[in-house]
Amino acid sequence: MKPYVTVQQHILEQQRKHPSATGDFSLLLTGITLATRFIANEVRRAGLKDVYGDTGTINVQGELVQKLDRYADDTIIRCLNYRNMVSMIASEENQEAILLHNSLEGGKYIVIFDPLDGSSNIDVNISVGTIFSILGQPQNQEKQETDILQCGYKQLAGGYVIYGPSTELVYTTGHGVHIFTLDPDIGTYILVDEYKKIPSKSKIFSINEGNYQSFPNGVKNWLAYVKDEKNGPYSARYVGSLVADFHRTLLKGGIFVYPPTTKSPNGKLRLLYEANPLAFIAEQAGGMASNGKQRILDIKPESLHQRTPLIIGSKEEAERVCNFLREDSH
Ligand code: P6P
Repeated sequence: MKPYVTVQQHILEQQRKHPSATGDFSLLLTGITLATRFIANEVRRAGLKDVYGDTGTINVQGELVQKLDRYADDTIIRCLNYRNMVSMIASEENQEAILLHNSLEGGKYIVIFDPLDGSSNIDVNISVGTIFSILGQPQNQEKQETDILQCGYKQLAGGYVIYGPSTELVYTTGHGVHIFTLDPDIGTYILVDEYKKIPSKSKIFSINEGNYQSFPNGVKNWLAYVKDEKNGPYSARYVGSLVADFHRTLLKGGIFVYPPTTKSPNGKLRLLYEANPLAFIAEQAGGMASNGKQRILDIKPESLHQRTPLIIGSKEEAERVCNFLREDSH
């Protein structure tokens, strides 16, 4: 029987290969994986406990906070805030970042996350996910929230957990994309795939066409292309849960597009804790992520909850969308 590799072993092996990483970084990552195990346990029991429905409160996005959202946010903060390598934590659920260790020293890493993305799908039992991004804390200066506003190419790690038929963790530290499945019997993530690559092309497109009327013309022209049987046949797949749509794209290839719409003129998805970590993974897997004008990882953030259009997936498919958008802009 092939010896299994746990996520803790894998992170330590990665750390040995890359001396720049210290034990602190491995301890931080295991803090995040611990939190996701608590969340997975709660999500699995969503139908059995009074966690359905909402808390009656509204988050910074103006969205009704689902009870599991609040639980997931509290759990990640609880699993991280006592670890002295964390300098500050920022989440979709909180307007401001949480600065830890009031003194100057303490904390080499910034953790930003969407605790439970796609939470509106919880009550209808559709896969949801936790997305996280880790940045370096600038040293030898007074800590401030603007330290978070770093371009995505500076990320030290990016990852997500998808709570689906199985619970899977996907992460990269810039040395390939690695996938783990949670074994519920032993309560740890087991390595199932290393150095994952996105197929360079694949005839699957993922977009919410309910917003068609407000799409830019370039997106409408691209849609006409993928629906032209000469170029297909393409399959349309759209879950409405970013982590589920991205995970399928990572494994099967294709392209996910959330363009600007009338309701979300800057796109709906958040740059720092959705687009950036997924773009890091997509590029490490040989794919591509763009806002239609530039590489997602090159965007200079202006604010913590900033949104962005997102085109992410197989390189050839993403380039095609960007080409249609460029043609439209001429
Ligand atoms: P729409 C879920 O609410 C979410 O933030 C992402 O998980 C998902 O990709 C997107 O919104 C779906 O948005 O407008 O298609 O319902």
